Amino acid sequence: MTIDKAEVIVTSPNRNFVTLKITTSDGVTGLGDATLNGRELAVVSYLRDHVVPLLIGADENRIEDTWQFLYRSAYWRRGPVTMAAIASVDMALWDIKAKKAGMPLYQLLGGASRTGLLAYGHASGTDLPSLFDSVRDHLEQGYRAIRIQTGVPGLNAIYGIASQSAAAGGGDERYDHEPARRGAKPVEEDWDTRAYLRHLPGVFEAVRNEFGPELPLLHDGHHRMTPIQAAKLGKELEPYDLFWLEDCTPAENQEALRLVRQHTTTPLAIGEIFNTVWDFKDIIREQLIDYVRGAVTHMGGISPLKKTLEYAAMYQIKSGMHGPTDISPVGMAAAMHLGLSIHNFGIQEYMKHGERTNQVFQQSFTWQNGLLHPGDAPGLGVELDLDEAGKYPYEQAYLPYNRLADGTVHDW
Ligand code: KDG
Ligand code: MG
Repeated sequence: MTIDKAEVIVTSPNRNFVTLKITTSDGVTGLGDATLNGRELAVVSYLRDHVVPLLIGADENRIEDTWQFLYRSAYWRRGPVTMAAIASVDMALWDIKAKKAGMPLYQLLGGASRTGLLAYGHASGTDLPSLFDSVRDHLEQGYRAIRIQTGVPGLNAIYGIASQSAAAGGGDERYDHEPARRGAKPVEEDWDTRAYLRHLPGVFEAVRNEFGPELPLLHDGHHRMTPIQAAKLGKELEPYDLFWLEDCTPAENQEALRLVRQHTTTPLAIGEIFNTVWDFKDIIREQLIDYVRGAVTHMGGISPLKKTLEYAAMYQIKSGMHGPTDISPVGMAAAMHLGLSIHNFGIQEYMKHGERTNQVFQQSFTWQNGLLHPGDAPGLGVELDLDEAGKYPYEQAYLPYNRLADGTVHDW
């Protein structure tokens, strides 16, 4: 059988998503997530103009060969647009293969290595009482691990969190738990790393005092520190036993992690903006990280992320796959099947999609007692309702960015 049709579907139920739908000559369909937050239409063009024409008539069974062909034949390798496009093809072909086998994808990937996936949610607050409320709310929702983000005295914005996004979505409706906002221009936020560094350890001390020693706590530094600042923070957070400190320094300078590592035993996670195993090669071999944050959607698909995680396993480095709401339900399902099957699963980020998103994407995953499971429907376990998707056309949206007090643009 061959690939008969490949359609690129753009929909914006609670936020923008780009999905590739491949149909084979015997009528089997597969879905892949190609969403690149804030740059969605670049991937749409890459797929429609340069990838779809190459897929028509190809053998849908040859997943690895198709991946290698798309990666190598372009000459221009890597990069978020290219790799999100290739990822969607890889996911859709795995979906088709598993559907044809009559199995949930995790069975084809080697079967389940655990009963469910420990997932973490995002608690945040401008001050301690509102942060504690947010933690309690997440505990009530069943989360057994929680990321802590906090307001900093003197700063207006809390980066990367949900509470600021409702207004930007229009009316009372939330624009999903995720910082990109609809509008023609990115929103500007303020930032001061020294104020943040002074404030954060006290917040973790208070959270530990309130919620006890057992709850796994995470924190996202969102690329905002210099290496020496990150080293200082990691050291100061040691008494509060973090599950991980994420993206403590900008992702481009991977050597920075060597310096951070020399100073602290706080576990480090990085890689949500990495695209290939090459981005992880040295920091895995040198054991500079503890968790691989790569997303199936941005690492070129299930095939390359599985290889990256197997390589990481040699060094006892675990998965911590990126799972904000800009990873679509298709990308989340792919992460869940992969996470369930590998041995070195660590934790899965899980932010929950909005109601309209869940109507567009019908899903088979379960969320029980703090654990995710992809379900046992054949394939990825996600179907796209085209009529529902058609109700929500693309709307321009950007991640916010930030400037220091003197007007300098800082890392997001
Ligand atoms: O698209 C960017 C978001 O996914 C990012 O801001 C979320 O850092 C993030 C996280 O850890 O989920
Ligand atoms: Mg992050």
